[in-house]
Amino acid sequence: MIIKNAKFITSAVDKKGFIVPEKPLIAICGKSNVGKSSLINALANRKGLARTSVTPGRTRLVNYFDFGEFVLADLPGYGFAKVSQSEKAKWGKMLEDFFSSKAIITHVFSLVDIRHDPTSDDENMINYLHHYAIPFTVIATKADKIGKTRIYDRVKSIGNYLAIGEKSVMAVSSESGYGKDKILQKLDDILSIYNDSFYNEPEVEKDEETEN
Ligand SMILES: Nc1nc2c(ncn2[C@@H]2O[C@H](COP(=O)(O)OP(=O)(O)O)[C@@H](O)[C@H]2O)c(=O)[nH]1
Ligand SMILES: [Mg+2]
Repeated sequence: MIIKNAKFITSAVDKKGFIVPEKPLIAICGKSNVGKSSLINALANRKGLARTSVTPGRTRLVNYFDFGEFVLADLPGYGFAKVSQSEKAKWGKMLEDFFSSKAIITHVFSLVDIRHDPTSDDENMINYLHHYAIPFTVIATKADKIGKTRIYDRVKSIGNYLAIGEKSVMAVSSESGYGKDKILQKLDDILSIYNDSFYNEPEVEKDEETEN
């Protein structure tokens, strides 16, 4: 897949702002500072598309981006130590609203830091996606921060840790571009499954009927 002209669409502060795109919707989640915005910028080849920040946890927004063949939703980060219980509750409500809204979530990229074992918040997120049967891929970010020879070991341990297997974990670096081609390939796969399941099947059946 080649991504050209990715554009910001809108931000939602609560469920009233959520959109129901006509294209497949892919969401990116993960703790604050894990590299969500940086990955969006790297995929879009546009440094300033999604803001990247060194002071995480400020925004509680869902930001939508038009990526041509699909829409990407940047979900608010979790696990920011300094937020209050009521802030955490608000975050949980927003997530709950997002996943139960009218818009069908085609796939979720759940980001974790490649250097560390997933946090309990990361585990909760994965359990949540499992529970609601939302297809997801774990993306291990900041791969440039460890030696290339360690990447596969870390991917394996994260896969084991989350009990999802290493094939569901992809390493990436938004800084160096490592792994970006694999994510673009994954996006192709996700979109081809989406297109097959929605449009092609009934036509095949019809053709067979007319032949008889
Ligand atoms: N070395 C390195 N730093 C990264 C990478 N991705 C993000 N960062 C840095 O991590 C910090 C948080 O990134 P950001 O994209 O804002 O995280 P977000 O809060 O999940 O959206 C920023 O200082 C980024 O420059 C990466 O792949 N490699
Ligand atoms: Mg961000």
